[in-house]
Amino acid sequence: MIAKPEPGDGARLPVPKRARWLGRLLLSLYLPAITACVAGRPPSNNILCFTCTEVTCEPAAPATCGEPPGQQTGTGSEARFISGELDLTGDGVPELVRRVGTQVRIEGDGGEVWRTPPNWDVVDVALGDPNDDGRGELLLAFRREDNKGISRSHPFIVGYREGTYRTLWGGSAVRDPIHEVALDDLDGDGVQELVVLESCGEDSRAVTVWRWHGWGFSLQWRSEPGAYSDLVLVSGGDGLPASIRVTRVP
Ligand SMILES: [Ca+2]
Ligand SMILES: [Ca+2]
Ligand SMILES: [Ca+2]
Repeated sequence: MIAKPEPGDGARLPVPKRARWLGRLLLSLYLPAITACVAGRPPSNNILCFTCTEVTCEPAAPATCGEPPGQQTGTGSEARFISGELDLTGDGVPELVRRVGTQVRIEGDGGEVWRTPPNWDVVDVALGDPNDDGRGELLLAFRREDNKGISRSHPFIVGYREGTYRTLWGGSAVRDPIHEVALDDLDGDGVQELVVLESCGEDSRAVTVWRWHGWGFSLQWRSEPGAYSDLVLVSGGDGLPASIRVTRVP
């Protein structure tokens, strides 16, 4: 007669020796296969992460990038600037910067104090200290027509000096149109790098890292071409370097 097992007693049910041996064998065969499957699975949402030194950037595990900070991230398909706060005037009180369509507006003292000229079609904005002088500014990427009516992509730095908002540095038209920009310290030296998602040929894009050299930016690193979007710099916290996070469209 076979005794009926009591409820919750299943773990102690007698198992024939041959069945136990067979179970161990099957488990030992399956475990490596399961591990290899997990290790070989593409990262969720095709997130790509890069970490940088002062010389170059290299791919890193997607977990390094963690979750992107909410305030810098838009709700659309790309992580383009929506709004943010930064002290631009140097009085310790932050101004509000908002992108409204293809315009950018600065609000301070309860009202609008500056907006982009009407012929600037703003593509993206980054707030920070792009020219490494200790003051906060806007790094604007916009398109405007040249004197032949051709739309050109430009990076500009706009800040507040001597009582007024003005262009502090106006980059000439770039060869590879800019899609997204971001600023943060990528190598932990206390100086922010400019990260740009730009066109790379007709159908591809590249992630590029630029360093301020006193009167402009010099290219430090360029990724392999790919279908990238949603550029976000993930802060390392406590003075640690930030990581570059992009999404690769399949
Ligand atoms: Ca201020
Ligand atoms: Ca500055
Ligand atoms: Ca740096």
